[in-house]
Amino acid sequence: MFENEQTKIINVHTSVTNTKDKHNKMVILFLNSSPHIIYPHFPYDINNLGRRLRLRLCKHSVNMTMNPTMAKQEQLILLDYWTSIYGMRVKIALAEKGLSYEYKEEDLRNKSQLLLDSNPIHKQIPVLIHNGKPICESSIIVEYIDEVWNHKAPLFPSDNYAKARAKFWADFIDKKLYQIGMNLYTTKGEKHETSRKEFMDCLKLLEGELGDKPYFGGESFGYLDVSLIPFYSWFQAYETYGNFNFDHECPKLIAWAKRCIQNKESVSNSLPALPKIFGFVQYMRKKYGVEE
Ligand code: GS8
Repeated sequence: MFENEQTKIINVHTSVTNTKDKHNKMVILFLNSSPHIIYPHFPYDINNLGRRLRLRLCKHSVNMTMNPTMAKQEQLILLDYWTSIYGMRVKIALAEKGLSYEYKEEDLRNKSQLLLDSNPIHKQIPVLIHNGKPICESSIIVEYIDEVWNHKAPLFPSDNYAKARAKFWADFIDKKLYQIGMNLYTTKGEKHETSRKEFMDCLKLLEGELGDKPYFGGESFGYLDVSLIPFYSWFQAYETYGNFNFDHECPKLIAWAKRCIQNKESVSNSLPALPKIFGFVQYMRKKYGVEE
């Protein structure tokens, strides 16, 4: 089942200290086929577990904790709403890691008790519930996913400076882009005009950060790509109501977005089609009284 492993049967009467292998490496105990990491402290009363226990003693503990077979045993629930840029980030990160999860669509006008209990501070989606423990705020969730399931598709660069830089730009996106983008389809007059300018300034800055790289993360898709690409599903709405021509005004950014959609199934499967979001925005405009 695992690579680099030895399998060993030990007797229940083996003392707790002997459940570690002689090299003091990580030990995994299978109970009803669920893996439980028992190194460094064995959390069960070993004498109550039946006659024999199957223990798999790993030579390489790192490989064990990262094994996707284990990841499948985790319980993951995503509380979300289909138009949410923030929720899309989480879906992409989960897909990058090959994790399956239960999707629960929230009615944001009538929030579920699970959402209220899971995010009592902001009462917002997305929330990822991992083995009963809620994690809130999309950037924090994506980082959590990357740290817990670090067996594949690392989202952060290993270089600390590059990592700090990716976080800086993701924070910039969170603080600026969403609200300004919303102003494009909910406001009129001077506020709309200011938002148009601010929105394009943001895109230009982001395009500068991308430079000639295929992805923000360099050669591979990473954290900043995950943060920004969901906005692409809203681009038809931004373009129409902001009166932009993105192909003309920020061609590198559009080429990057198309590259993400074409090359990354995690993205194409997580983003709703542009016309669907456009339809939603038309509905929102009527609701905000911007459109008759
Ligand atoms: C933002 C989440 C958010 O705005 C994050 O996760 O990164 N900083 C958070 N969620 C919205 C839906 S997306 O527009 C939400 O839950 N709105 C409902 C509400 O505020 O009542």
